[in-house]
Amino acid sequence: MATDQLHQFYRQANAWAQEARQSGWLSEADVENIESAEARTPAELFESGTQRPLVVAFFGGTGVGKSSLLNRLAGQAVARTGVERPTSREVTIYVHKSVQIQNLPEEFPVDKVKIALHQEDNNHDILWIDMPDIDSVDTRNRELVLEWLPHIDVLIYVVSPERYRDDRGWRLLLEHGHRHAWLFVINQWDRGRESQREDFTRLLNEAGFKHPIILCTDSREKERAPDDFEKLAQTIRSLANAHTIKQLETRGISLRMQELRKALQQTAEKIGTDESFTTLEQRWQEIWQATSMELEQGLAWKIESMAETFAARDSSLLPRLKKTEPEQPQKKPAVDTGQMWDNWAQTRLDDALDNLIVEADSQTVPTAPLRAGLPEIRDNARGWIENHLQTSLRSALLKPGTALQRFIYRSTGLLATLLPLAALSWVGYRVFVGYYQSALAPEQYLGINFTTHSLLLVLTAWLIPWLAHRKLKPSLQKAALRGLQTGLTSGLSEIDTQTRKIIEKLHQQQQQLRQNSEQILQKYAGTEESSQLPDNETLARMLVTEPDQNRAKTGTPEGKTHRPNRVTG
Ligand SMILES: Nc1nc2c(ncn2[C@@H]2O[C@H](COP(=O)(O)OP(=O)(O)O)[C@@H](O)[C@H]2O)c(=O)[nH]1
Ligand SMILES: [Mg+2]
Repeated sequence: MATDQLHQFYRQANAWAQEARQSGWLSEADVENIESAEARTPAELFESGTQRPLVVAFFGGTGVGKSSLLNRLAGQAVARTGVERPTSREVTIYVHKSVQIQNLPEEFPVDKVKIALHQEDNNHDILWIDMPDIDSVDTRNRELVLEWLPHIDVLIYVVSPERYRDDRGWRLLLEHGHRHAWLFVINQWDRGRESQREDFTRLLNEAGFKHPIILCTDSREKERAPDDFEKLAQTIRSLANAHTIKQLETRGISLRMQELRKALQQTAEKIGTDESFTTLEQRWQEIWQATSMELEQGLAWKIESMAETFAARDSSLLPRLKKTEPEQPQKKPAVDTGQMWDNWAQTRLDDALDNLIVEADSQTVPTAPLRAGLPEIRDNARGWIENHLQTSLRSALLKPGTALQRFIYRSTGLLATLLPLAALSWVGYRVFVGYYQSALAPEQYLGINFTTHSLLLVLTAWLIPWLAHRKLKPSLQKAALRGLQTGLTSGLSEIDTQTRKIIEKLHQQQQQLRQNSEQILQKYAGTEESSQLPDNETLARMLVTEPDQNRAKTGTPEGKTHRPNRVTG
């Protein structure tokens, strides 16, 4: 059934909004926007599946004669009038006893409802309601009217010749005009003038009623002049048939569906689009490029002095590190890399992230979920930077210099051992040969010259590679510098990656939410049957023709006093 569909649509739209609200994508006001969409209908007052009566209500200010009109219809005093009104908060319902009222409007005080049952066939298919005074000083009265309003098919706007445009009633007419069928009664016509009727007609034309039905009645108890009362009763009766009620119902649901659809669409737009996220990602790239450049420049001197301190403090670290590395990978090099990320650097990062939020705002991406994600970056930046500095410094120190440098260094080291050994072997061999030969011929014995040359040979064989080895030793300071530089760069790029991840995660959330809203919209697309003016000419005259224009011009905060609607299964 159409009403059920409206209710389902309403529930799903609200559940969607709540979910989006909880994850920070929507504000309370956005949720209220959907919540305040009207989902209540006249049909839900009655048991579904049964033929329901047309719901007609007298609507208007205090003392215009609403209760008198109802009494006249009933042919008896069912509603209290004039001086005997102890409470103007009372709602009187005049209904055929065969009609089952299933539900009263939610939160409606039952003790404020007086139900007068009748057995008249004339009014068999009409449920008449005498509503509280709309202009009463008691604001609760107005709330009661608003509580009933969505359940009413036809509103009979009763005015007096003096007050045919009282503020409250008129505002409600403008705001809710399109949702109901309206009939206008100038009561107390015994005091009225034709010019007043004309003026009233003109006002109604402006409000969107092209040919309003205006009836003039005199509802005094005695000495009544002939009036349009019979016509009023007749007009209402002409609408109280299954076909017209169905038409009104279809139109009402269609309008509600459209409003709900619009509210959901508008709200879904507030969570940003794919393009806004693409732009946001680009803007972050720009922001981060500038910031990381600034950070690298600003921290350059720190890296240099750290590398110097490091080299000066522990020049023997290299061999030790080499040995200890495999067993103690957690051991920190003897330099405090934690000092690198100082307050200045943190402020630069904070500024960059703040800029990102400003950008998000200007891309109409809701900032709340972003704000919720960014503290993770702000809090972890120092740790990330330090980790990267450590790792990078460690691997730079493990392999200082370039590969070629390290090869030559190792080779010269080796030569400083091998060459003197080779020279000594040669000398040894010569000594042995000389000794052997001197046994055969004494003049062959090795002289002082040989000794000097041998010593020089051994010395040179050792000294040249040793000196080269010393000279070619890769600089620890340079290695530390390189390590720290690489570490900072990769630390900064970690911040970048993590921030992108957050943007990406938000984008996914946003896509999911949008997808869900699209699904809901699609599910209920086409369920809005035509809201065209009906074929019934009388009914056509009772409806506002251009609802949206009217509402746009005259939207008032009145409707905001709606409580969240009840939606029944
Ligand atoms: N002169 C005149 N008085 C009326 C007419 N209809 C009702 N009254 C009186 O106006 C007063 C208020 O009427 P009531 O029906 O209680 O107005 P309500 O507040 O709109 O329900 C009562 O004293 C009625 O007797 C009318 O057509 N002409
Ligand atoms: Mg009354």
